[in-house]
Amino acid sequence: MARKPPAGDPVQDAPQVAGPQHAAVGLSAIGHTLRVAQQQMGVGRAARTLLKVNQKDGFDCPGCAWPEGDDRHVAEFCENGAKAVAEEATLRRVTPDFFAAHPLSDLASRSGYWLGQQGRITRPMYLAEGSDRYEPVSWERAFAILAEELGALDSPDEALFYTSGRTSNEAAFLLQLFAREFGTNNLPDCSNMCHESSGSALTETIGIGKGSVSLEDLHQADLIIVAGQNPGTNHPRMLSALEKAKTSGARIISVNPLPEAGLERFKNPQTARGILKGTALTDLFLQIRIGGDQALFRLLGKLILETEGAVDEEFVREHTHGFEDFAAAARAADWDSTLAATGLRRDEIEQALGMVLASRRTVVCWAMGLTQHKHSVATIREVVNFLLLRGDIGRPGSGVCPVRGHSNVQGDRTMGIFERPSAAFLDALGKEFGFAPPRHHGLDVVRSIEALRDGKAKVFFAMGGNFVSASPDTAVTEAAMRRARLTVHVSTKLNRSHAVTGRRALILPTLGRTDKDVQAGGRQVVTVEDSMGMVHASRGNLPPASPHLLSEPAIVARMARAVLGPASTTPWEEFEKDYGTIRDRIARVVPGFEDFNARIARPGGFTLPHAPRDERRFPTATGKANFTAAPVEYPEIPQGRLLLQTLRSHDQYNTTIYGLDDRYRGIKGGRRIVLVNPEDARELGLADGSCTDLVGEWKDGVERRAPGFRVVHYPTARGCAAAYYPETNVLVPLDSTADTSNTPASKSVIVRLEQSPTV
Ligand SMILES: Nc1nc2c(c(=O)[nH]1)N[C@H]1C(S)=C(S)[C@@H](COP(=O)(O)OP(=O)(O)OC[C@H]3O[C@@H](n4cnc5c(=O)[nH]c(N)nc54)[C@H](O)[C@@H]3O)O[C@H]1N2
Ligand SMILES: Nc1nc2c(c(=O)[nH]1)N[C@H]1C(S)=C(S)[C@@H](COP(=O)(O)OP(=O)(O)OC[C@H]3O[C@@H](n4cnc5c(=O)[nH]c(N)nc54)[C@H](O)[C@@H]3O)O[C@H]1N2
Ligand SMILES: [Mo]
Repeated sequence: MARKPPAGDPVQDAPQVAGPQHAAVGLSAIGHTLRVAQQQMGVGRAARTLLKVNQKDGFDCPGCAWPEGDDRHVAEFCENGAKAVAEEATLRRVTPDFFAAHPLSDLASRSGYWLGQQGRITRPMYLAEGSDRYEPVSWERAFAILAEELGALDSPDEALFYTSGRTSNEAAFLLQLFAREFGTNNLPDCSNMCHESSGSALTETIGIGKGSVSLEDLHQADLIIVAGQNPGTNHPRMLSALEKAKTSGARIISVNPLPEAGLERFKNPQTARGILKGTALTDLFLQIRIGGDQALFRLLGKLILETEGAVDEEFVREHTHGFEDFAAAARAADWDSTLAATGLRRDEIEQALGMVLASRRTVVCWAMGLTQHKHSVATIREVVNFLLLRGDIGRPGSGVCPVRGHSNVQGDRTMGIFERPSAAFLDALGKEFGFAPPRHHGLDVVRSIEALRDGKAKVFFAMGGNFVSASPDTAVTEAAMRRARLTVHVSTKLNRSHAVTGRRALILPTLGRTDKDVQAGGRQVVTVEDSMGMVHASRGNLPPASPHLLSEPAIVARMARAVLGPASTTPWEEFEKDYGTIRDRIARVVPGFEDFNARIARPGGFTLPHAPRDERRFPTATGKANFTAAPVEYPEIPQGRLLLQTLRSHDQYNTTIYGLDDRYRGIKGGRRIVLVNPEDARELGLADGSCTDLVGEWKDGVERRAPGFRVVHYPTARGCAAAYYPETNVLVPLDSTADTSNTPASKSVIVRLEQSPTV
């Protein structure tokens, strides 16, 4: 029974505004879950599928990367996980007839929401040069086209292989192996736009670019600081962990320019108390100005230094390096500039300090609110300084907790999806497969766009994702993509990247997490790594969306055979038949995966080693945890302008739009809204409900305009504004990126608001 696609585009974008809510989840979330699941899947399929989410014999939720605990509920998912599952397990289908009816120009005129709602792609499709329509193509011909275009390049570095973070460990390992046998390290990934700043900062300071806490640590913490993260929407299962910590006496400080409902109160639908009353989560809300976090943590560092007995001197002496330089910089911090940078009051910071000093075990959690600024790497290093002072790394109940986004984004990096791989990784890979991997670094996302723009890259291949919508500077990115000779997308669902193509284009439809994966060697499982370094198996249980789909590992294996031919001695056919043979190789190349196949057979999987967490050993250049002393930065907001952050609504998964509501923020029926502090709005003459264009201001003088946004008076921090991504990506300049990590600064965009006639 195929479900009907929704009515045609353009989507009515007529937002209604009711004001922010003060609690998250509860029974209404269950109602939303069931409605969405039923619309996409029907009742029986919805129940069968949702009961397998995150179970030990089921599949890993394709939503976020939050880990599962040991004691699992029958329904171990959240509203937004259910939406992610429903989007994938939908009964709607995109067939060759659909492409016959919708030429490229038509697809390019549709919203991302409409494209996504059409359903699962069922056949490989090819757009020939000069044609305005995708046509069905056989898999053999598709791989032949790839081989022809890759073979025609002057250098392997003219090819780009992008990965989005849903890709399994097995597929990711094969893709990086293929790219390197082909001869390039051009392996940009969504991480470049996401937690790259965390990876850069943590690798330098603690020696490993991953978080140092387990769920158990969170449950045991005395103090949890949640900075720049909206877990009620983006990691709803984290609320259960915060609730558990609170029940054991933890206190929570939220640092955010927005009051986010999920951090105020959690109504746990699994308990009677939760349904009725809920648990208050945040004890202290620091409503910080966008970009003020480095200044805040630096001042806290100074205040800790000035408090008798507050520094863990033994830890600092035994395990750290660079303390003196840091202490000198911290002592120079002053109240006035910190209050200006943060927009906070002195008594609020003093209250935070009191809570910090009262805690023996502190965890700092963060996400995109810290990673997507010019000074993000410095900000996260400052978080590390703060924790090091109190000895809060490598001790139970404390540590760094960068909360990852995509469900396997951390695993993809572990598997070698990285444009700047370590020499040790390349040595192991080359030795195992008998070839000489390229040693020069490849291109990240921003540099890939520049290479396409400048005609230096000619073939773009994406393992999932929606590159043109997720990337910054939409107009520049789209023009760059159109210059490619060939663009290839391995995808489950349609998105804008299929409509903005190179001269030739391929869509290669693939299995998702929920689909049963049967190969010549029998039924397969894949593996993923969560945000806390736990690796476990994932098995889909639904019949695939179409008999013509290939799995991601099969697509890479066949591409490799077509492109590399007999020159490659890698057993690609074996890999495709039995993913266990891929895991045997991963076990020999990637540290921590010894005995991989045996260990994933155990329910719940296994935890990867993490030297700082496990042994207080810091594999950095100095052999110690490094204090750093970067100058404090924060964005200056020119007169009459606002600092815009681009963020997620409750009804989206990155560029996949599930619906037009943002329930917890009280927005309904539209996405073109901009949240502005009422005082700022008054000063700027922006009435609530009026219509405005957002105009980006950047040093290159280019005018970047996002037209037609409804002004919403909202309690965000002074000088700040917020609007949804990806509609606002057009405003983020390609060269406005974080120092060191090169992550687009999509949370710090200077804008002016220009009244426009209509919404
Ligand atoms: N349902 C759902 N789940 C998701 C996703 C999704 O789109 N939908 N996306 C997944 C992915 S890939 C990721 S990376 C994560 C993203 O998870 P989040 O990082 O929670 O996502 P954002 O919506 O970008 O929210 C950023 C938060 O940081 C705050 N913030 C912005 N600027 C600053 C600042 O300068 N300082 C501080 N302290 N706070 C700031 C914002 O107000 C907001 O609360 O979620 C993952 N999970
Ligand atoms: N302005 C602004 N820009 C941002 C951000 C922001 O906060 N503000 N956030 C950034 C962040 S944190 C991230 S992670 C990126 C996200 O960037 P991406 O990961 O590139 O984008 P997604 O929207 O997650 O990709 C969705 C597409 O993935 C495909 N897909 C889904 N499941 C599967 C699967 O199992 N296999 C395959 N092969 N394909 C699948 C579908 O076709 C779907 O349309 O965006 C970044 N861009
Ligand atoms: Mo992300």
